[in-house]
Amino acid sequence: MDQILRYRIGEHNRIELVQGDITRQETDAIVNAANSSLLGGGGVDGAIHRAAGPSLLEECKKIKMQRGSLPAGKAVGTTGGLLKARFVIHTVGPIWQGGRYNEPQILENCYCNSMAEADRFRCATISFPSIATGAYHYPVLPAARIAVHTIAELLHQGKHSIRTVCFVLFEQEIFDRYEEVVHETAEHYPQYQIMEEPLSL
Ligand code: AR6
Repeated sequence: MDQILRYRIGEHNRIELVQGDITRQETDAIVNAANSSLLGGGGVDGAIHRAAGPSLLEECKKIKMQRGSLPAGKAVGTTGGLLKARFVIHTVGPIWQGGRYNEPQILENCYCNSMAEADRFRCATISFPSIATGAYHYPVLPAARIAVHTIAELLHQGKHSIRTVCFVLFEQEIFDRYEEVVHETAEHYPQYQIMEEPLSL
């Protein structure tokens, strides 16, 4: 069974850490760590396209024809095809080049723009993978800090329809790093009121 940790952010919102496969998530939307071509690839992108079936690629091709390539940091939504999630939000992470090419800002934009796109579809729940920490080689700890801090801030502001954000982490090592970062964020940003919730059986 997937390992899950659940945290409240203030009264109404939640962050969950799930160790598992994002294609099996039942949130309203899942986020794809895509590339600018939108035509699929390896890693989580390949897994999502395989699980969603060919309609996902057809929608992505249409978007590409209409709007061209998707720049790093931007996000665009499609329906979820055969997935349990109704929507897939495709975003393009920064390729890590040492950190001097705006990579942190681009990664933050991926989370903000994906949340805004999910809000447009009136989603209440969304799952993110660890964007850019695979083929794009973003170091996990700084990437996890950007992911958790950006999402905690957006949930704290409460401007979106989204109430629950799941980080679905394939590798145990990355899951453990995110857990550390949630605890660190709770300590450094008491205004977010992050509290671990016991899981009901
Ligand atoms: N569920 C959740 N996380 C997964 C899954 C899964 N099924 N499969 C892999 N991961 P990556 P990137 C994790 O490489 O670094 C693609 O080819 C993986 O272990 O998928 O943003 C695209 O087309 C890692 O921790 O995405 C782009 O060309 C995380 O997801 C490029 O890779 C992200 O790894 C994007 O690279």
